[in-house]
Amino acid sequence: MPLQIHDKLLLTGAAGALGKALRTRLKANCKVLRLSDLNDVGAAEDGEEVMQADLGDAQAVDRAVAGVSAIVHLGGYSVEGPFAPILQANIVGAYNLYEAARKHGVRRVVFASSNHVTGFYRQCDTITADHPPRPDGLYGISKAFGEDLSRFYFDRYGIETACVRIGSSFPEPKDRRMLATWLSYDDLHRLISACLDTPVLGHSIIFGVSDNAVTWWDNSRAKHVGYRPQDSSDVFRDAVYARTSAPDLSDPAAIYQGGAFVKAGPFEQ
Ligand code: NAI
Ligand code: 15L
Repeated sequence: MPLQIHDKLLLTGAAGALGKALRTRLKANCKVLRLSDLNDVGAAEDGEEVMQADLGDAQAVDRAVAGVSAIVHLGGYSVEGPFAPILQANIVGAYNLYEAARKHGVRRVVFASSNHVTGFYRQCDTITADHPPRPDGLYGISKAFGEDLSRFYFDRYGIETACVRIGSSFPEPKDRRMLATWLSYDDLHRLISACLDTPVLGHSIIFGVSDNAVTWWDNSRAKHVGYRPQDSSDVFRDAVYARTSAPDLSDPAAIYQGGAFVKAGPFEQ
């Protein structure tokens, strides 16, 4: 059960895969859930508001942010790709969101960062939030920008942010890499709830991962958030091994934590 019930919570990226997974779950955290996306999120249900907004449009983002007490920011370009849409959605979009948060006095943001901020660490490395970013592409660089931007808005304006470096959040792990990176939808919600609830969040970087036996990420620097994963990829391990072949250890996708993202692109504009 969430400890704090927000009057109004904004969920960006509400039409996306994780947005849909969180739409019902986040209702427990607020009286009104405001759903926003570039794409159609469908009609507002009980306890919901819908506000379509392009993150690249500062005025639209300002309207979406006005009147909320906290933001779960999932909206954005979510894979490696050409620079122009990444720039608009993830870099200009993050700036527009934080400027609107500053103007409207929003005090807390949960930002969907990504494991691709550190995708060029090796799968034999264990890293903490103190390790320097090693982004594996333009997408990872845009998320690193969002992390730095949110740190600036904390240092300068006191807006608290949890940068959740989500691993792979899907119904099930799809391959052997995801046995290390998997985050169940329920654990994603537990983690976001913990970030919304913890009394002092500050500016925190947290790896978004379930309680998997194989892991590359050490969350010991984020104990103040109180996140306790309850799911594990381990229950899928035998099935994943049975349907996939052993990795080619000369393939960068098998060497680095970012998997196939490390060799994606370059893309035509
Ligand atoms: P998704 O691609 O399914 O959803 C992203 C949503 O953002 C879409 O509904 C899209 O319409 C919206 N969006 C894109 N550009 C926009 C713009 N300019 N203005 C307004 N809305 C825009 O991605 P998913 O999987 O739901 O991920 C959600 C967030 O979590 C993303 O920020 C992604 O980068 C991040 N993430 C997700 C991971 C995962 O395993 N699903 C892993 C790491 C990070
Ligand atoms: C991400 O950042 C992507 O948004 C998601 O689609 C997955 O590919 C995930 O990383 C991953 O690394 O598995």
